Amino acid sequence: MFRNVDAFKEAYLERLVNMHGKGVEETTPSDQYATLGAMVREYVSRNWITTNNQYRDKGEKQVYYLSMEFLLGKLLKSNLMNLGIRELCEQGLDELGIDLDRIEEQEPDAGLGNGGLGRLAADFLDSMASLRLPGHGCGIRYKYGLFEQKIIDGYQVEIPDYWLREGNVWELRKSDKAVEVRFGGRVTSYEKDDQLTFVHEDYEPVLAVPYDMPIVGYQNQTVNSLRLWSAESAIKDFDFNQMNDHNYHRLIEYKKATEAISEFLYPDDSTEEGKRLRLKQQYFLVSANLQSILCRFKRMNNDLSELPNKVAIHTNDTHPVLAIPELMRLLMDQEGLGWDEAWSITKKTISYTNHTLMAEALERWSVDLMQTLLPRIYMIIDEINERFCKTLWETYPGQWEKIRHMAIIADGYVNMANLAVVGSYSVNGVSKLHSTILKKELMKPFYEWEPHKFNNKTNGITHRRWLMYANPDLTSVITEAIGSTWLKNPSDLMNLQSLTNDPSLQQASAYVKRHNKERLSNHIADQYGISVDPDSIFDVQIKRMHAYKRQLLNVFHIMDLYRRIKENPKSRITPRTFIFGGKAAPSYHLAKSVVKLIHTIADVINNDKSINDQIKVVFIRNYGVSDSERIIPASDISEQISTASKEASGTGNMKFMMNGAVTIGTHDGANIEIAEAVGEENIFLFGLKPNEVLSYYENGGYHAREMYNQDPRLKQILDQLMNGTFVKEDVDFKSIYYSLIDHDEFFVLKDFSAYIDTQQRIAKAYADQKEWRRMSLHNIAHSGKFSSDRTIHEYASGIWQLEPVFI
Ligand code: T68
Repeated sequence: MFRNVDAFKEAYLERLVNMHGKGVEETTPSDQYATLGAMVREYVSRNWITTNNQYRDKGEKQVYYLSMEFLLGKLLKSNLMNLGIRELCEQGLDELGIDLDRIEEQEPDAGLGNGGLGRLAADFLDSMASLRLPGHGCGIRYKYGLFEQKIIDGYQVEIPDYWLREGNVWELRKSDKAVEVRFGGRVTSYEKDDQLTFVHEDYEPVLAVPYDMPIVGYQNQTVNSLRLWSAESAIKDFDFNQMNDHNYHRLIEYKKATEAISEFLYPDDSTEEGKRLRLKQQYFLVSANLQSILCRFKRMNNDLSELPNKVAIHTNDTHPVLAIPELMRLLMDQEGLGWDEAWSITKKTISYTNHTLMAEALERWSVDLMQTLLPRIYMIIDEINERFCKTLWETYPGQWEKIRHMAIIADGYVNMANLAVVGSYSVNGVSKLHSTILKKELMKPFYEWEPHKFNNKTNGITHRRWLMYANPDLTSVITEAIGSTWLKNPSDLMNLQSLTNDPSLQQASAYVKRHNKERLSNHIADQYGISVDPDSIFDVQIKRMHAYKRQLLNVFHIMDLYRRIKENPKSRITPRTFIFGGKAAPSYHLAKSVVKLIHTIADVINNDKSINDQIKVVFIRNYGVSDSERIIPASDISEQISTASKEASGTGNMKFMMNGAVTIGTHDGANIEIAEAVGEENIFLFGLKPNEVLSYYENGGYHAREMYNQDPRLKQILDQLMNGTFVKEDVDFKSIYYSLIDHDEFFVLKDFSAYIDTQQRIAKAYADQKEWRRMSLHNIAHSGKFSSDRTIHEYASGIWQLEPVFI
């Protein structure tokens, strides 16, 4: 059906009418989307089957990437492009009077993730398939993705995101592959043939039903799978004779509780409520996948000691780390192995990535909760802990503090990061700095204990989605300049290096940027009624709202700039458009006040005629993957201004760089490696260094109030939060004010002056357009290193021992 344009048109029309039961003219863009999606899925199914057969027949090692989040965004466009059939479809549809862009817009963003961690998982899937690696995603099919962010009177309001309303064209339900996951109940043991046997009774069964989605490689035959599990009632047959009111209500309760497991993605935050459900989700993910992985392995192999040679199980942060005790349980209770053998296999099969150093994000589960919800799993963790502490005791006799710190269970909690390190063979951080801090600080005793486990895998992003598909015009300009090898081999972007001063290349890239900015300006005018000048500097910070990411520093720069413009009405600056976007966790009050603050200053500044449109402030509501695809290609400045040592890596920084934006950033996460790649003269770094921040923390912080008293600019900004300059209604920003004056945990005031100076350097640099264009091209030239193809290659060879399979 995709052989040629005519064949496509014929097949498409027939399908459109058949699927929707109406005449072509009556079909909606949503019908048209569903039809094309169904055709594409059908088209890939042959290669999907071939890929699976090949993996089975060749018996090559497989990796299963376990993640609570896959922030996929839209898939139609990238599938069409990876398959190399988008142009054909575009032409065919055009001849039918249908606009492909419009159809692609219809697809809801699959928002099954919070931020960087979830999007990284999605980029990794793309790279694994494109590098022909046998790697599969394993996640949860949440009925509701990350909440939809509405803005009412400048405040964030959360609405459920029912992304499945119109169904999901990409998925295939595999009822025959469903498995049972068990919660609660009791565990008893008895001795049989000299071995203790454990029996789990009175548990609550939940049926885990997989939905598979194809993950299409870039212009190869590989089609991998993303398997998302849905929770359903495991009780199929009701005995209506036995049904009385009491039973009926219990049944309804059970059904509700069961389905709740795959209902919502949890917003990354620190609320207490819902903890139990979140733990249920984690075990659900892990148990369903491990049963299914083991079952697939056993179909090809009956020697379980071969498992680590055939299967790698990777845990994306600690959220799926119950995979360790679950694999132990299956190997012992189901397969009959003894402890030592099961432990040796488990430790050789599971690997773990850490994504955060933030203490509050390190997962701990109360022993009580774990014991009641997962009694057998808890027993196994307890035993792992006992054995581990015993060996520690032998090595460090008498060092109680050290042992308590390293123990998996301590002070009534199960410490998931410790379990992850003890039960896996590889622990990696996501940037050089992050991996170093892991070894030297957070996990120091573990590093000393088992140094060989620790390694770094600097994050990457898929250059296909983030450059080729999001910025087709820039892609053409690059290809015209250096040929097309970089499409498959992004490190070839380096061939641009010798051309960064080439006037025609500079002009062409400037033209593309200007065009992208115009498009974004139109979108902003259309959606927000704000008119922004495409010739202004687009200065962009889009990411989750969080104190450590310091959107406040950016806001303070805007407030200071506004004051300067007001005080010097005759002088003119290069106009700037400040663009923000990001969701705050629903219970994160401080982050929500920052959302309100941005809207408040935007309202004042955007409506102040006296400043002649020199600055504009825009907040993109409900920021998600599709927004970033639109915004990043149109950006001039990439704001990466987290408190040094707090951002594990960042991946937005890489996407902006690849699209020719210049970074203003701290010495944090992957910014440091970006600076190494481009040279310090092609990036604007500022502020405290990580070791300075860490040593302040060790010594109890710094005196923020002194900064406030000493710097009149800061004093004015902070006072304006309280005195009504910006606030006409009955709101103030006390919580922000006091969080800074009293404590300033994230050094906003401390870095303020350096940030303002650096912003002024940027304004000057931008004024020299020739130099700016060179810098922009220089950044693009050095961005190939940050392709997730490089990252995945490193995971495959350094952690998973995985080889490509040709289909
Ligand atoms: C991010 N982490 C890091 N976490 O913050 C970022 N957390 O520096 C890094 O680039 C990225 O991971 C990829 O490595 C997250 O996104 C979460 O979203 C999260 C979700 C649930 C619980 C804790």
